[in-house]
Amino acid sequence: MKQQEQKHRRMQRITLMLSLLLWVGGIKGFGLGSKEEPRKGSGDQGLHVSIVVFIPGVMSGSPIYEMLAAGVKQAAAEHSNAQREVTVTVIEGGFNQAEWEGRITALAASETYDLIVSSNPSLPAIAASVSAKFPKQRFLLLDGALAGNPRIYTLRYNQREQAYMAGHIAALVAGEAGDPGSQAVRIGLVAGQEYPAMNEVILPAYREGAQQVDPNSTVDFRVVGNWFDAGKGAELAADMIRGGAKVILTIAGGANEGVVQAAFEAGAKVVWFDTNGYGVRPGTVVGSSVVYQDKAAYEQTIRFLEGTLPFGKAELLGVAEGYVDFIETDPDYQASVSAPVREKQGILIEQIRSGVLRLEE
Ligand code: RBF
Repeated sequence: MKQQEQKHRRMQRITLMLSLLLWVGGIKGFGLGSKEEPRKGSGDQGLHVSIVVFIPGVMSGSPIYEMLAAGVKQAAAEHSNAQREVTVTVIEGGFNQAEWEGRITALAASETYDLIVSSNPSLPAIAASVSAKFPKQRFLLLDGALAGNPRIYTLRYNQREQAYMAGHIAALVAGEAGDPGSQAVRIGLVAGQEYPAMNEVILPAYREGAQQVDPNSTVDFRVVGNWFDAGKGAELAADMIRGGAKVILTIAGGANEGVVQAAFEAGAKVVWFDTNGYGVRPGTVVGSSVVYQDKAAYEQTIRFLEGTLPFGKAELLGVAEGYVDFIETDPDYQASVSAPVREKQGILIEQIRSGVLRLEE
């Protein structure tokens, strides 16, 4: 009897010590590069890391946002283990941009999230404003830039490279579709809205890429006014095609669908942006200029979880680093684009990759 009681006490002591060890280990493991107290409400003393992905718009129709959520979720899944649970909540902020700051302020005020993740060029200014009111809140922002705020890390892509490659393929395909030597190449660009990255980087680089093929080429630039109206996208594309545009780059979220449909009906072509879009309408989509935002979101979330994300920094990644690319290997590209055009496009991509052609932002 006495022996049993002693054994029981010993077991109790061991259990207590083990719990203590786990608890201390958990706090240390929480790390994340800061010495903050674990957040209230996280339940288990820092063993729980909570991340929210704020989608400025909706995911459907916007692959750049789908990639964002996928990358963060993958990192969280890989970093969750018996000692530490990483949860990811995805919130769609909707298309009313005037509401975004209020929504993000509420997320910060809730003190629930160790990290707010988001993506687009308007987010850094919003996060900076929220950060002034809630200075403990940390942000990981992709596709935008802001340096110097110790709670905000940003990463953007070299979109001059991305748009240049799009303009180059558009002009090559349009040149082949037109009467040889008769007219200057005419291509189009449909954007969801105007914003500095569009007006100052993407549109000029698209034009620049086209002009390397044909110095007299022109770009018809149209704006939907939102990121969802496929009917408006179709209307704009049809009008551009009537005006002589043979190939259209579409960067308009849910409105892309309308652009593709109108191009298909009129026998025109489309260049896709951000993800591999050949499969959207094989034979109509003749180019895909992409950013590997899923990879970036995954890697930066891992850095956060490991405590090495350099808050305060604004990073820029391009073709050389493997975050911007043009997809040449898809069978639908090979089937719908002629060999001479693919060869010329291949030469351009090689020049960018090797650094012979530098397209700095
Ligand atoms: N791109 C999308 O694909 N879908 C969107 O809903 C979307 N919303 C945006 C809202 C704002 C305020 C800004 C500045 C950009 C938006 N973009 C959107 C464009 C996106 O940031 C990026 O430039 C493009 O995806 C091209 O890489």
